[in-house]
Amino acid sequence: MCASFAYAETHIITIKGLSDGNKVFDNSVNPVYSFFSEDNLFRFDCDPNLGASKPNYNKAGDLRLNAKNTFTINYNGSDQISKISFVLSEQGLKRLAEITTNQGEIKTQAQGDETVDWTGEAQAVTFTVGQLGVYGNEFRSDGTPYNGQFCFTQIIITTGIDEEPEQPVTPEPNYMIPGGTMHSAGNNYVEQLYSEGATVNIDQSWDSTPSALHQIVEGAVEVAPGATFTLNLKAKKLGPQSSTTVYEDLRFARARIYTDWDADGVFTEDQVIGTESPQAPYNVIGNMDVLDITKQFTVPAEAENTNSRIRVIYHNAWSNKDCTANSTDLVDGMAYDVKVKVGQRSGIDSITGDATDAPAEFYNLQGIRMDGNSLTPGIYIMRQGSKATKVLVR
Ligand SMILES: [Ca+2]
Repeated sequence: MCASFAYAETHIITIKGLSDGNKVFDNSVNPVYSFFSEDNLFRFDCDPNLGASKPNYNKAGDLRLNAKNTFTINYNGSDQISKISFVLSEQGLKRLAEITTNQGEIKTQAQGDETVDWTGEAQAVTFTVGQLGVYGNEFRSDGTPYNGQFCFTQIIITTGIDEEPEQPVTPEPNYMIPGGTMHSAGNNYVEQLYSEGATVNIDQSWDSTPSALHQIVEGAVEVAPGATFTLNLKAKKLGPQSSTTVYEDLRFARARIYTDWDADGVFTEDQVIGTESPQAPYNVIGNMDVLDITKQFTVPAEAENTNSRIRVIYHNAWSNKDCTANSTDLVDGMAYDVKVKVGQRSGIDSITGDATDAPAEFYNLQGIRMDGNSLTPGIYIMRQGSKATKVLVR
């Protein structure tokens, strides 16, 4: 089982109000008032802006922004604010104005709202209070709204974004089975098929005619998205290149290489090797390049967590000119399927946990294990069994 990593952290800032000396707002002067969260991760700037009434405390534990005032939340962390929820006070319910922001999105407001909710990605966000309390629940006797306010007792801030849970590797799709006839002389086959440069490589050899035209190579190439690896297919050779002697092996074939990086079960032709219908003298020399294929692949990043195949088809160079990955009428044919398992990108994704009461292990954000006894200040991932949490070392 693999652990997933939640990076989101919730910070609850409770407005302390008038009892806290440096947080008192004085309506008689006009500076920008600021205060900090207790952990100093956030600074809150209250600005009268264009408002006739300045920011103040409605009462202890209730911060009031008046019409046209602005309120800016500045975050001092290394990641970003992703969510903010203002918990409205009793007064806030009465006079709630339309609240606008300089970025991100405010959830559509309505009369009766008990919170004002913002989502986005920012290190600083400014909110502006509308002129009228259109979303309040209290109106003047003539039915018109009071001047707008934005009064709240708590600010609940989420920083960071929950990392997506690890995607399970998708099962291999269903592949159609190619068919046709093999060469009657029994020498049209690959003697060795092997990969190089993958995380896990394959290597299979055949010292006689395979039992069937379609061969699924043992094992699987395991590779990371974005990585590069090479597939080598060494065909049986009955003799050297010759313009006078006919050697009935795969030199009279063409080879077609197919991939399915999007793992939908449908192959895409990647490369065709060998000449179609070679003319003299190549009708005797054949396609020597088909006998010894070295093919490099770069795995697309989007192929993360997939199972798919690479298919290599050999077919008579004078026949099946339009054959496809799924042709069932191959002449002098062979087809090799190589299973390809694409894993995850490197980094903290690869930290996994299994046991439930394992000792704590520490990793930096690059996924490198650290000595838990000598951590320098910074952010680390603490893994304990299958549970992983973000820790801040000061
Ligand atoms: Ca495909």
